Amino acid sequence: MGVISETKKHLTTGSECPPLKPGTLRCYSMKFCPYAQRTRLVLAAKGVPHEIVNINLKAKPEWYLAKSATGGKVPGLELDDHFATESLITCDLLEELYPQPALYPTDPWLKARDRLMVELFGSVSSLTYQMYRAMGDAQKIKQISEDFNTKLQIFEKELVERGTPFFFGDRPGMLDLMIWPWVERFPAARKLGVTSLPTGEMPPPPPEIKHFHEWVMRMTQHPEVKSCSVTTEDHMKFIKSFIAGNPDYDMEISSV
Ligand SMILES: N[C@@H](CCC(=O)N[C@@H](CS)C(=O)NCC(=O)O)C(=O)O
Repeated sequence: MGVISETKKHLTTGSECPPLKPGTLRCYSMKFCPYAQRTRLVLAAKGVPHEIVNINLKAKPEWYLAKSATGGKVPGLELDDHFATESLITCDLLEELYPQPALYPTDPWLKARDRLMVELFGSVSSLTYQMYRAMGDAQKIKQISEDFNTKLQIFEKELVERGTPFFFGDRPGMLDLMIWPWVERFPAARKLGVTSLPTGEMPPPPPEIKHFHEWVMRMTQHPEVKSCSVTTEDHMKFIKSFIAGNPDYDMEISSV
């Protein structure tokens, strides 16, 4: 969906920067990075033609470090002599550059509400990292599972109040897309021991997050979301290599 080309390998120190074609948008990414996934989801939702250049984050190319003001983090977006980084900034930039289809509500108050919800989701995404570190510690995992449920109830309540299939309405909007990458990793988290998480799979999660669970199922089936997804097995494999301190960026991945 709009992807013109993608580097098969993650480019490393000593590599050459692939020549930029005038007028072609480029997204710097890492195949398993949830932040870069945000930008790729917005590109997919808008159907913007773009190329993807994958970056090895353990051995970053010198030329990528030179472009970036954030130590060579992904995502990065480049067009001609412009470069932007930080997931939320790149996604808002795409919304301004390519207004259709719109991903924010037109009412400024509702847009502010969406932004607040993205901000609040930060406490859910940080739990996923705590969980990876707690792997094998049953007591800690239990505590983290309870924290997940408490925090997800804010999103459950929001969906109930909005009464729409997605936070945005009939299709995913910015809020849906900004929180999705971490939710996509819930099944991996579940396999790692956090059994209460809604994953769209059986057994269903506790009734307190029923609507959120249904939203997960809708998102999982959505074509734009699918086009940027990685399977649970591949997430698990990558998470294990990441925790072991040896992230396997170039591992073979299967299609969703
Ligand atoms: N706040 C940044 C976080 C991006 C980020 O941490 N990306 C990770 C990959 S998932 C990265 O580039 N890590 C390499 C590094 O920190 O040097 C954003 O929202 O874009």
